[in-house]
Amino acid sequence: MILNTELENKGNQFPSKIISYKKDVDTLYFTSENNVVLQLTIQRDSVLRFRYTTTSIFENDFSYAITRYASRGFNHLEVTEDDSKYIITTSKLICHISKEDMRKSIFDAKDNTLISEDELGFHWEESYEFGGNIVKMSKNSQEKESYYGLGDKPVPLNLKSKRFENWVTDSYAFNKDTDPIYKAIPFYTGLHHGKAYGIFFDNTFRSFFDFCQERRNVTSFWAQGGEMNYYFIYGPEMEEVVSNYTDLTGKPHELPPLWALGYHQCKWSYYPESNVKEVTNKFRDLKIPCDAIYLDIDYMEGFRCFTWNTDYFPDPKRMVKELSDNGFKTVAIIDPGIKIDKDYSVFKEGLEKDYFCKRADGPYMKGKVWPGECYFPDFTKPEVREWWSGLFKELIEEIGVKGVWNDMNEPAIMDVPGKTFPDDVRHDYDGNECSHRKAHNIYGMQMARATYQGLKKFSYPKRPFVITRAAYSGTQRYTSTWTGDNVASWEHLTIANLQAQRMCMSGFSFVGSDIGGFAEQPNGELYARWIQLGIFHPFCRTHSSGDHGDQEPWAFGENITDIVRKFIEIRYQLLPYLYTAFWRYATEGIPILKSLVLYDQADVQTHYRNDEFVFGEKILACPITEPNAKGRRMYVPEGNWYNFWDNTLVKGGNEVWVDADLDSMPIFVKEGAIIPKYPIQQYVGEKVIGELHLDVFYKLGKEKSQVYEDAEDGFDYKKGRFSLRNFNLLGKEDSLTIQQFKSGKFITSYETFEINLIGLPFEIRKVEVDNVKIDLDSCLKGNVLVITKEFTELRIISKKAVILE
Ligand code: MIG
Repeated sequence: MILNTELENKGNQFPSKIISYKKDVDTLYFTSENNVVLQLTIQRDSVLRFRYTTTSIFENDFSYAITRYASRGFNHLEVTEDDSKYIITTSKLICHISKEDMRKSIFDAKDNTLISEDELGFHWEESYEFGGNIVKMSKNSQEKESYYGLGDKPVPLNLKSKRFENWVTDSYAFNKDTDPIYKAIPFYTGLHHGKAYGIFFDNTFRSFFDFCQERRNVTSFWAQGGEMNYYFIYGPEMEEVVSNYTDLTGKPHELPPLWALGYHQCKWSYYPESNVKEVTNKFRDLKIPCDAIYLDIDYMEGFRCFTWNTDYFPDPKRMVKELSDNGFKTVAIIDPGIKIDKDYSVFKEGLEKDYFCKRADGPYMKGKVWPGECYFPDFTKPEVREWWSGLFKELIEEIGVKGVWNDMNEPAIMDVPGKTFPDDVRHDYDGNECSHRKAHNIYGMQMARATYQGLKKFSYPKRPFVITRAAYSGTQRYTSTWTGDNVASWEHLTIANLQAQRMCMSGFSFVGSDIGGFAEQPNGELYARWIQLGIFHPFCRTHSSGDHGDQEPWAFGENITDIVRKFIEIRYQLLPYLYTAFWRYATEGIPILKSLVLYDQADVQTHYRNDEFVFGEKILACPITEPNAKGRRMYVPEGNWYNFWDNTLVKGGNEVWVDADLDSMPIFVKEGAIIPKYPIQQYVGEKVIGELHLDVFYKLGKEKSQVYEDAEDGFDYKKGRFSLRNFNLLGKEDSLTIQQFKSGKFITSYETFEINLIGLPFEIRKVEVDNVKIDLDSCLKGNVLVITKEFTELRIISKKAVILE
């Protein structure tokens, strides 16, 4: 796409031939005759960073996205050249750089498959309007290539033949295909010839990605300023691509407190206090598990952050304590806009200390939001973040609020074109001063970061919990997120499914939608179907704008209440399973939800599937997204799967019909899986776990499972006080063996496992725990076995084996 043609008649410009090459440890510099420098850094054997300047001078190297914990180092690096190119070889990749025009090709070092190839490669336009360059990159699309990722785009998973923009935008009642919306995550995964790679374009300016839309065989990306600066991340497994990207941009700094994985109830707004209590009490009366209750903007005094409306909430500390005694954690909203009010302490302090954003020509950036006219802290300044984090002292430490919800942090401004700051607003950008053009996409991220720092300080020794609406790559280190102001429609149920999966494959797994829809009102059927999907999302919260009626689990009649309860109960039973998946995400960057393509990229059937996904490692779920359905067709990936409801076996690799009346939905468990379950609790910690239930799904062959547990809050787990159980299952025709390898110093509250043996193809004759035969009369009822948690090998032997002995 050429923008400047009419202004300057220049069009695209290109690097000319390479005239010099220099190597500095892990970084190579290639300089062209016309002063383009390509800086290639070997981040890891499978991660290459490409950075270009057109003036021979690079800007200060600074990124909010890249974590300082990113892995560095490689096993092998060799640079050679021939007449036409430089050849850079690591243990995973080979990169060719053409001496003629700087174009690059990247190959798999193992089998020389061409993975990525510049078309025009790097090129640029000098921008009359903005100054500086519009930086561009284009690549040839490979045969049958598919594209995935890019954060919260509300479109089918495969991005091929579409163009997208990254510019964080408040998008009330967005729709299928609305672009851009709340998040900017300029990272995608390409997949062709069975191999996947990723591209992370770490440029915070307004950017664009075109996946073969403008030209059928070309993929390109560009930004309206800044540097061409991108990372090439190799798999070849898509899961590795995502986990390597997550390594680069960061995993959550802490596990969430376990309660944060429970069910949350929200509305705009619950007030006064009596209303909050009415709602929370009803959860307990109706025995619907719930862990968190939210206070939206009406709890504040005139929407002033860090204040309380004392008519509605005369004694917040007492209320929060009472809610907490009833198992509810209180989460309060905090927006970025600070009301212009000379008697308001936060405003006064911000003004005195010069913490608010300013226009290029001097005055403060003034904008209208809920409180009326506001100024906005420059969260890109370390000192401002420090100040902001300190403001949480009273709310968290004194009053006892457990989580903070950051909204409107795109930043959203009312009644102006563009719905945000004008481009000229100045930002500190951690000492790299710039305009809003560069800071816009990370403004919300830096607000959430400052909020996170406050929670971390004042919640200690408990873990922080934050939720944000706006995000850029890397925001997952600090906070969870939701998908913004969706609508109570069937189409939006589908969109919620797509967005959650897409966020997970974009490195940001702690995500959920407003269950039931924010705008308008769902009917009972839609609400129930949405809860069914929502219990499989890492963040599980009902929220609504509240102006179209009630949206609590009991708002749609008893039949729906019963269905909703049943599914929320499943969520609570599966908490140790979800927590284990979260632990894998937080330690290895493995996405909690795995779209079928990510789960099995070798199966081309998965490349265009959207609805089905794998939750954690072993559970396959598929929401019903149409009214009046009695079931649906869905694709079951390769392998054998047990139907969650009746334990019947289904052979995968096929599209099948699955019955699912309103009180059911398609859920399957992978054969060989060991699924941990807790008893149903009304909130996390209600019960002492007296026994860990393990559903063991027989398989002829081998399968591995894990169970991670710890104190469910606090930081002791970082000092080794966790309990990790690695289970190896081996099923034979006449026996089933489970080995357990335990690590970590945490001692779980229970002493025994209750093992439910599902799908055993034989009758049990004998059970041995660590080679000692146990008394079946006392330990076995039907197919349920109760044994010590301390075993290292459990053997279950069939009656048939008698004959052989
Ligand atoms: O302009 O705080 O997305 O979740 O309830 C609306 C009120 C502001 C938008 C959020 C929504 C929240 C609402 N907010």
